[in-house]
Amino acid sequence: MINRRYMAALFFGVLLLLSTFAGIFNWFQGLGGTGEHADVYDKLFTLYWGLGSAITLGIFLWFFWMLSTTQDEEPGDVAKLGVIPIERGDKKVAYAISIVITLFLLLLSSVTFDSIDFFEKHEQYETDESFTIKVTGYQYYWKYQYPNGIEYTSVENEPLRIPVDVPIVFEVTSGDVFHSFALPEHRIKIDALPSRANTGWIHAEETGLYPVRCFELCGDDHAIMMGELLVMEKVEFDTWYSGEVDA
Ligand SMILES: [Cu+2]
Repeated sequence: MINRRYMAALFFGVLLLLSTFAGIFNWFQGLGGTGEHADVYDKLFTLYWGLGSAITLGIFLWFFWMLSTTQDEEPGDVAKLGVIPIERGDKKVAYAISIVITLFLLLLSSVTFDSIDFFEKHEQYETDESFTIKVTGYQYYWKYQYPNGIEYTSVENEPLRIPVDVPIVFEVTSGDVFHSFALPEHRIKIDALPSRANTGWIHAEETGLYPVRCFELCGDDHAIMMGELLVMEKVEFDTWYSGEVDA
């Protein structure tokens, strides 16, 4: 006989687990995010989440099936020390599960490697209007250097300015210790290491003011190593960039 209390506990356990999955999905959707990178992360997250949920559901359905069938088939089938339990299951099912898992892993690797390419191979996504901003981390501020010579730091309470709808590349390094240049809303984080340049890029699709943060514990005032990113209309940006308006 199946113990109904165990079954009920298990049922509610699964329900709880699945609502946790739903909660995680809901939490991720509430994280915001903007620009092309956010879309790529959304897809990646949804795929991992979806496959994870499907596998969880599958395992628990199988679990229920085992619980609800086995004992009825074999009354008195009690595990005894030293006695091999009766064989059950099916080789075909085992092969099918192995194939499904392999397909899952192939799909995950393919999408993951495509995403890594997207994050790293900025040359493929740059347009004629694209340019590179050099970003240097210092305790506890960022220095920005534009190709035309404009240069300032986040201490001056100046936001990092970029035009909307133009892929922008950041070449990031550090003038002292390890930092990490992060634009959380645009979903990038680039390690800022002394005597080394790391690159990353974003494609901002909406104008507005967004946070710039340091994502590497870099000293006492790490927490206040903040700045802002101002995504501007192209015309406004050009006016500022050409020096016609004092920022
Ligand atoms: Cu820092």
